[in-house]
Amino acid sequence: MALLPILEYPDPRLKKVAAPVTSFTPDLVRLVRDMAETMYAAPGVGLAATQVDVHKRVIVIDVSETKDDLLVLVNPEIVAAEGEAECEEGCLSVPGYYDKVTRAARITVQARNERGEPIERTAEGLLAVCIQHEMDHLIGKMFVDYLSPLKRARLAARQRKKQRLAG
Ligand code: K1U
Ligand code: ZN
Repeated sequence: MALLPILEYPDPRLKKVAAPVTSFTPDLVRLVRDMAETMYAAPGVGLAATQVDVHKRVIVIDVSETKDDLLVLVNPEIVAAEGEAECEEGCLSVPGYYDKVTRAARITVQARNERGEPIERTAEGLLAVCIQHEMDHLIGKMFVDYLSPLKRARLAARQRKKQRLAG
């Protein structure tokens, strides 16, 4: 297993649109294992393949307290959404920044796991937020894209300064 480097905003590779997975191979199983290890080590509650510069529709999520309930979503599609809820979000690609975003309160997602088996989950609360946040990554969208242009400009300047100081 391997820890994968996580791209940081405003890296342009975070804007790429991921392609659907067309075959369920041992390489996909390895990618999912590496992504899960990277998410747990960060630590985070979700990770999209886009964030590790792999542009395939693959997500890992674990919102459990015990960190033993990994959800793998390959080619996820939201088939039902209802209500609205505001939640404070973070992102491993924007370390140290949290802000409120409004999303659907309850969703149903259909996907496959890394072995190609079909999955359907209805989710609320943090799981629903996390699924929507990770699915946005797969279309090159980040939670900061929901913020005002002023907040986003300040954040981009902060990130560029941080990257300059890091050398
Ligand atoms: O996509 C990501 O960068 C992962 C992100 C997921 C997420 C968190 C909260 C709301 C929406 C989406 C994170 O995991 S940020 C880190 C975080 O929130 C966290 C870290 C450790 C324990 C609990 C939460
Ligand atoms: Zn994120």
